[in-house]
Amino acid sequence: MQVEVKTNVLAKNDAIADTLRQRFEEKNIFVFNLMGSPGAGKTSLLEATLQDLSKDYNIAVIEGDLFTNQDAERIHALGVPVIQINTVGGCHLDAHMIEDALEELDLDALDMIIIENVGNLVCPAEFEIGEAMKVTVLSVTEGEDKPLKYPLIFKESKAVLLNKIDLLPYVPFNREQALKDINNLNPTGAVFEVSCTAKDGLAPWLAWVREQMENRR
Ligand SMILES: Nc1nc2c(ncn2[C@@H]2O[C@H](COP(=O)(O)OP(=O)(O)OP(=O)(O)O)[C@@H](O)[C@H]2O)c(=O)[nH]1
Ligand SMILES: [Mg+2]
Repeated sequence: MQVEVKTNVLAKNDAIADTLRQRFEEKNIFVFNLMGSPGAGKTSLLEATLQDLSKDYNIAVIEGDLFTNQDAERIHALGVPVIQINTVGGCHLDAHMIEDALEELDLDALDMIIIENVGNLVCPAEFEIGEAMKVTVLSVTEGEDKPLKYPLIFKESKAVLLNKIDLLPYVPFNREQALKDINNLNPTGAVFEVSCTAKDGLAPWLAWVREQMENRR
């Protein structure tokens, strides 16, 4: 019975996500869903990414958080339009929430929407939100075992960023094992090793996002 209920919820969500995806394609807006654990560095990556891509593209951000608007304020400080969704305890964004948020955006003026999902390695991976691609941030402070323990999010992602590499000398993180497991789970996914705070390794990531964006035009 429980399984049936969950199936229905997902089917309803996916139907809305399909209409959103169609809308984004019609408007030629590239949308990606940024996921990862609490504190992995999603907003830090967004800040670094916006600083570069905003020079060439009109971008808006949708921020998903349980309660606060702190991340939205960080994005607003960069002069980028941002909509905050508070899930009030909910562990992920769903397609209906995105549909509502779109009412506050001028879709005709946008090239790209980046959606920062709620910090969580499980639920966000299960809910389509109309995105063209999913991207996951894993930080070295979380442990190299996370890809195998939370495989779905790594399988579903078109790119995985290994963040906080500046901390590698100080934490017991088996980098080779993590990279091997990510690659086994998702052989075609791109992997970038970065430090968002030290601004290290970001150029290949930024070039890759531009490429994804241009390839679908
Ligand atoms: N040392 C180091 N710290 C980082 C790096 N990237 C982010 N941080 C720090 O990690 C903490 C969390 O970063 P956020 O960008 O807020 O993480 P988040 O994934 O958006 O967090 P939630 O939205 O709360 O899930 C902050 O104190 C950042 O300064 C990095 O590359 N190296
Ligand atoms: Mg954040």
